[in-house]
Amino acid sequence: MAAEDKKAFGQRMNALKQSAQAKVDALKEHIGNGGQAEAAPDDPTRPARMAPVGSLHPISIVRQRIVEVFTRIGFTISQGPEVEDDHHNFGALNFAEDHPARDMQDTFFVREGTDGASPAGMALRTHTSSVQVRVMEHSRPPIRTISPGRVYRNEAISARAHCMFHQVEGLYVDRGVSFAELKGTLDHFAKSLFGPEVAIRLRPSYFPFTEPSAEVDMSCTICDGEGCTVCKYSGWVEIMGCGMVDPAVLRNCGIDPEVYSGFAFGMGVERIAQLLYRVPDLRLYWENDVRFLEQFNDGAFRS
Ligand code: 2U9
Repeated sequence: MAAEDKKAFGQRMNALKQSAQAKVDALKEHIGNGGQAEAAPDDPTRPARMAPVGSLHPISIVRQRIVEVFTRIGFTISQGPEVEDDHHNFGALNFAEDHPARDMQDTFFVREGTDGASPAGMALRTHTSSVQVRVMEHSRPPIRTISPGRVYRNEAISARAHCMFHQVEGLYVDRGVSFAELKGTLDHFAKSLFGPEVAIRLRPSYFPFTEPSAEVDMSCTICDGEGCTVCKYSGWVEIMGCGMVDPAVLRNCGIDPEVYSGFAFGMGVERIAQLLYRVPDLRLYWENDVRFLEQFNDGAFRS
């Protein structure tokens, strides 16, 4: 601004400031009076009062993100009952008769009803693999499906375990499905959710329903592999399990293992959310403390 204009401009700015201050003071006094007195009740220029709106629960946000990664590459979504029979939850999946998961200590069994409504041998599903058994029984390959849902295990509640949690399990059955495709799919999943810089590694493991089986680790996103408490100074964190569907499981579900092969994987949504949002204690997901929940409000519900 030219030097000769500064004085006049300054005076005008001062007048403006004083008039604004006067308005603020008047409003403050008005609010102090309980907002009643001389307020114009129908002032159409008054800013609208925003209605308090909620937000998606972090588990819902993460479940949606996981599901979207797989539906974009051709997986369908399958759902099924949370109260399951022994065949769909254990038998078809190759669990031995004396497997500990079939024990009262590990699984919630549903008491037999007197009216026949709850037949004997029913339990709360311990994984959503039971849904995929149903899909295989009722359809022919190619099958590419994921099953998100609640599962139940008879666990003592702690920072690391809960008796109910959420899983997303995946299944791909067709002619010639290979372990290399499984690795490629899971690498794509990890990079889509956590960023293109993450790497995965597979460690041999055992599950009754897959052979070979593996645990999937991802390079630690908290310390970038340098070592921290989350990855216990290893640089890697476990994110899921996977494997080639055991031929006996395919056969149990009416699919010829001489013709078809398949891969499967399973993950806990709470675990993925814990790594995405650095949630230190699983119990926070269930306490419904709004101070926790509000942190996940991304404005999706605001107009
Ligand atoms: C069918 C056959 C095989 C699904 C799989 C895993 C490995 C696995 C755990 C991860 C953490 C469960 O939530 S968790 O405790 N899951 O490690 N799940 S393979 O395998 C199937 C699924 C369906 C018919």
